[in-house]
Parts: sequence; structure tokens; C-alpha cells
Amino acid sequence: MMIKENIMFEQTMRWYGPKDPVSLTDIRQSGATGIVTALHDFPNGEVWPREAIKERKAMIEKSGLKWSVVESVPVHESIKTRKGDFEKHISNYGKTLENLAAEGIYTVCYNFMPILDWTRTNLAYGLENGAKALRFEMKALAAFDVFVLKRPGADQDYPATLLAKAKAYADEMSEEEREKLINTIIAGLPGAEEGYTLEDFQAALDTYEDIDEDRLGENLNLFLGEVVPVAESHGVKLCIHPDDPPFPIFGLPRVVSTGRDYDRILGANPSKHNGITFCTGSLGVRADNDLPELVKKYGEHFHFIHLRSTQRDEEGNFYEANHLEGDVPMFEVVRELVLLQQRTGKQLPMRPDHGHQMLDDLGKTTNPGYSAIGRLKGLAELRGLELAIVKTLFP
Ligand code: DNO
Repeated sequence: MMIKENIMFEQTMRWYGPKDPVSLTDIRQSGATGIVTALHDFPNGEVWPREAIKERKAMIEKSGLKWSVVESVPVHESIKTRKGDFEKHISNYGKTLENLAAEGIYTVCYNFMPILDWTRTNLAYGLENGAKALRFEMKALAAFDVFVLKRPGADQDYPATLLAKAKAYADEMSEEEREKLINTIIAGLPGAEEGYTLEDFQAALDTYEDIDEDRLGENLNLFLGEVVPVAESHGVKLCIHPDDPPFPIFGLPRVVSTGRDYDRILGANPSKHNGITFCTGSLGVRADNDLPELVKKYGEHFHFIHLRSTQRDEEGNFYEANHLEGDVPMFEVVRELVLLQQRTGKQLPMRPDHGHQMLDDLGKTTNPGYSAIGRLKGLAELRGLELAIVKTLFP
């Protein structure tokens, strides 16, 4: 195969808008050329006006960068449950896609996780070298679920040994630690836009009482049945982000965690515009997800790539490892992605996902997972890896 010189990742960074402590000028110095962002000020479900999109795009371009991907246009809860005013929200979603396309922004990431976007239990897990990472601990999750939230029937969802550990953990928690755990889990991580109190959260869980995996999968397909044609007619590439973590929590169903899920999603609405955000950190938490195989099988549907690694243990806990370490076979994954881009002739936007809080970041208030230096380190390692693979495969 002849190497197509210019086909390597489009390097991007996530930016949370003008309030992000990491500025566009900072991002420019990382070497990334693309920006991944959203109009975070608009409440979930509202149409993003064309004017507001245009303004944000101009701000990004003024810094010498390009608005490459929208992450995310959030899917309103009513669409996931197909209850209440879901029809209005689906129509709003289509209008936002139309407005984005009219301003020349075509790649749109979203997720279909019930109620909570990504979930962690510790945002400052101390690594041996002094840096801090994000962590998900089963014991803490169960302690919150069974002993703080007191969700009816929650104790049925955990093995007895874990419940005992969770009980001890809950008993030992100070009031301050309890508050911190609540905030970490339900107050809304960056990008989620929505936060809950304990009462609101339980009420939201109740709306899923009659929704199992099949029903949620069906609701996703029905939603796509309506928005994919809109995306098609405006040239928008929708790309769904996997569940994080990729297994059920709080008794909620999960429908975007495995290859089987991709078959269901892609099979129901086959279209180039019904695509995937391939997130190695989310999918990699499951040992049964063979990441290089997923690239081989579903790569043609990828529109956007998130690269990061996680390190799991037998209990289901995981923390975010260095980008080239942990359970994600990053070399093999990137090699498959290099081959994919060569094969399809399609350059994929990629962002280093999350990063450790390290060096000067440690003294700053940053969006968890999105400090400057940790991500910069991730991007630097990933771009080196990609270049070495390209030069080796296509000398
Ligand atoms: C976390 C992110 C997620 C992601 C959404 C996509 O860092 O990867 O919040 O943006 O799930 O809709």
C-alpha cells in the first residue's frame, strides 16, 4: 500500500468554552489544530441558534484553530425514555444539527447514557509519582447507592463481599467525604451539563422503572430513525460515544458498550451518517472488548476518536492510566487506526482523552480530566506513537 502522506489523525483538544481555565491560546501551543467543543451554556434540549454557533466558531478561528467536532449535542432525557415532550426534543435536535451544518460544522458526538454522562467516584486518585488520576471504585459506588441514596433494591445488585466493604466504607465516611462522594457522582462532571440532588436523582431513576436494555436500545434506534435522515440531508456525521463505564450502574440499562450494541445501532439505521465515536478508555474497561478487533470490524463507521487508557482490577475498579500504559493496547489500536485511515482515505479527528493532573496543574482549579499539562503529555505521546507507526509501516 502506498502511504497517503497527509492522512494522519487530525489532532484535536476539547475546550469547554470561554470559561475553561485552559484557553484556546494554551491549546494552540499543544500542537493540536482542531477544537472539540459545545455550546455548554444552552440547557439540554434547547435549539442552538445559528448566530450563537457562528460567534463561537469565529472565536475559535481567531485563535488560529478550527471547530472540528461538536462534543456533545446532548440528548434530552425525554428522548431516552420516550416520555413527555420527546417529540419536541427530537425536532429541536434536528434543528440544532441543521444550524451546525449551516455554519460548516459537520461532526457531532453524543451519548445515550441514561441520566448520568460519565461516572467516576474519585477525581483526585493519587498516583505513586504525585500526579492525580480519575478513578471508579465499586465499593464507593455501592456505598453511595445502597447507604447514601438508599435506592430501593440496590443491595440486590452487588455481591455480598462487596456490600460488606461498601458498608464499612460508608460507616467510616466523614460528613465531608459523604458530600464529596455525592457531588462526584451526581453533581455533573464537565460536559454532562446536568447535575442532580439526591431526591432529583432518585426521581430520575424512577422514570426508567419500565425501561430495560431492549427498550432503551429501541428508543435509541427510534431517535436515530428520525435524526439520521436530517443528518444525511445536511451532511452531518453523527457519532455515538460509548457508555462510561460500559456496564449497568444504579440498575440503569446500557446499550452502547460492546460490538453487539454496535450491530444493533448500525443495523437498524444503516447510513454513513449514523457513526461511532471510538473511545478506547470507555470501551477498554471491559476485558471482553477486543479494541483492535473493534477497529477492524467497525472502523468504517468511526467519525471521531478518543484515545486514553484505563487500568482495571478483578473487582471492577479502574483508574485512568498513562496513555500508553494500562489495559488498552495502544500500539495495536493506533496501528489499526493508521491502517484504517490509509484504507479509507479518511482523516479522523482524534483527541487525547483526559489526562493526569500534574506539575502546575496540581495547583489549579481545572475541569476533572481536562487540565492542560496531563492532556498535553497524552497528545505528545500519541502523536509520537502514530508517527513511528506510519514511518515503520510505510517507510
Ligand atoms: C468525558 C467524555 C464524555 C463524552 C460524552 C459524549 O470525558 O468523554 O462526557 O463527552 O459522553 O456525549
